[in-house]
Amino acid sequence: MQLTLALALQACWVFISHAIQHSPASWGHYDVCKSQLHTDGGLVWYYMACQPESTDMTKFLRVNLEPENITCGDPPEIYCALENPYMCNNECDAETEELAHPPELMFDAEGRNPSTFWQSTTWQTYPRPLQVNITLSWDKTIELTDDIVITFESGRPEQMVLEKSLDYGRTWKPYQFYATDCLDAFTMEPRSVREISQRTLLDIICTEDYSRGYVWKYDKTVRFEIKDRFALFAGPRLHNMASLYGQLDTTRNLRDFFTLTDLRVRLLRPATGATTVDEENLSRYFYAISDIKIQGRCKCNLHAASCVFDKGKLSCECEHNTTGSDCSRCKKHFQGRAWSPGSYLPIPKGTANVCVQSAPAGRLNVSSLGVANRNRAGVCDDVLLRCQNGGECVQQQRCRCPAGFSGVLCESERCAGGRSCDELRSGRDCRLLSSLTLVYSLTLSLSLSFLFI
Ligand SMILES: [Ca+2]
Repeated sequence: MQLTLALALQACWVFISHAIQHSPASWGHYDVCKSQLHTDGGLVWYYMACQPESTDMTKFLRVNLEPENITCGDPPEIYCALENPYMCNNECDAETEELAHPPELMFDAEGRNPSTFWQSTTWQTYPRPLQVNITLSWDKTIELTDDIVITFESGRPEQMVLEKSLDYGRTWKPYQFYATDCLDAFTMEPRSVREISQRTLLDIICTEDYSRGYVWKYDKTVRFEIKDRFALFAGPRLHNMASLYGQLDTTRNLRDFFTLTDLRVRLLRPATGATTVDEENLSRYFYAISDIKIQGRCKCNLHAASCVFDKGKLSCECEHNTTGSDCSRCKKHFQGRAWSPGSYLPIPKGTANVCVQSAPAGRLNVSSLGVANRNRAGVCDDVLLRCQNGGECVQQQRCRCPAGFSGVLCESERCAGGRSCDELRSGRDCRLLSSLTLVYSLTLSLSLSFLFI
C-alpha cells in the first residue's frame, strides 16, 4: 500500500514538474530562472535569481599597460635580487621565449614551478618615480563575486591603488589604497577591511596589510576583499545569501560597488625593502606579477541566466523580453511599462520584472501609463498585469483570487473535490493532489532555502 502511495506520489510529482516545465502560464508572467535537479523524490525545479554563474573573468579581459614600453626585455636586462644586490641571475629578453615576461603571463594557468610572470623594466630612471598602470577591460559590465588576488613575483609595491571604472575607462574611482605608510603616501589613516561595518561598507580605505617589506618575502599577495564585505550581510560563512540579496535588491549603491567595466592597478612605488633607495644598484627595483585572480559574472540586470563570449565580446543572453548587452532595456514592441531590473530574490518574494508587450495605439491613455511608470513594477496592476478571472490586485503585491481560481494572476482554475482541472482534462487520476500540493509547497520552500545556503 505504501509502495503504491509512493509510486502514485512520484507519478503525480513528475506530471506536475512536467506541467510546470511546459506551461509557462503556470507562473503567469514570472518565468524566472530555474534549473532542474534530480532528487530522491524525482525531478525538481529550483528557482533562483536570474544571473549567469560566477566564473574566472580573466579569460575575457583585454590588458593594456602604460607606459607602453614598460615591459622588460627590450633591450635585454639583468636584474638583481632585492634582498641581495650581488645576486643578479634574473635575465629578461623579449626576443627569447624562455626569458621574456609579457603581460599575458599574469593570466596563464599557474601551479607550475617556477611560476610565469610579467615583469617591468628596472628603476633606472630614478629619482623619477617608477610607475605603471595595468588596465584590465571587459567592454562589458561585470560584477565581482570573490576577492581580487594579485600575486607578486617581486616584492609587493610600497604604494599602489586599485581603481575601477563603470563607464568603459572614461572615469575612474579608487577601490582601495595600499601602502607601507598610508599617512605618508596618501594622507589617509590606515584601516583594515576587518574594521569595516555594514554602515561603512562603501568606504574606500587605505590598508597597510599587503605592503610589508622584504623580511616577509613569502607574503606575495595583495587582495581586494570582496567576501569580507559580503559577509557583513551574509554572515561569516556566507550562509545567509538571502540577506545579502535582499540588500542588493534595495540598495543601488551597494550593487554598483561590486560592478565595473574596467579595473586599473596603479603601481606607484616598487618594493625597496628599506627607507632609502640604493642608487648604485637600481636593478634591484622593479615590479613582477605572476598571477591575477578575478572571479565574477556578467551583469545582466537579473534578466539572463547565461552570458556568451563571442568574437571577443561578452554579452548576456537576455530573457524576460529584454535586450542589450546588459539586458538594460525592453525589446522593441515590449515597452508596455518602464524597464526594471529583475530581483535577486526568486519568486514568491521577488519578481522577474518582465518587459510587457506594448499596448496597441489608443488602448492606453497617458495618465494610466504615467501611473504604471512611476511605480516600480510589482506583481500586478490595473493596466497591463491585471489579475485574471475577477481577482483583485492588492497593493500591486498579490492577486486576491475568487473561490475556484489560484495562481499568481488567478490564472488557474481550481476544480471541485481537490482535483486539478488540468489532470481531469488529461484523464490522469491523481487523487492525492491536495497532499501533493502540500509536498510541492514544502519542496519549493526547501528549494528556496537550499539556494541561499
Ligand atoms: Ca603566471
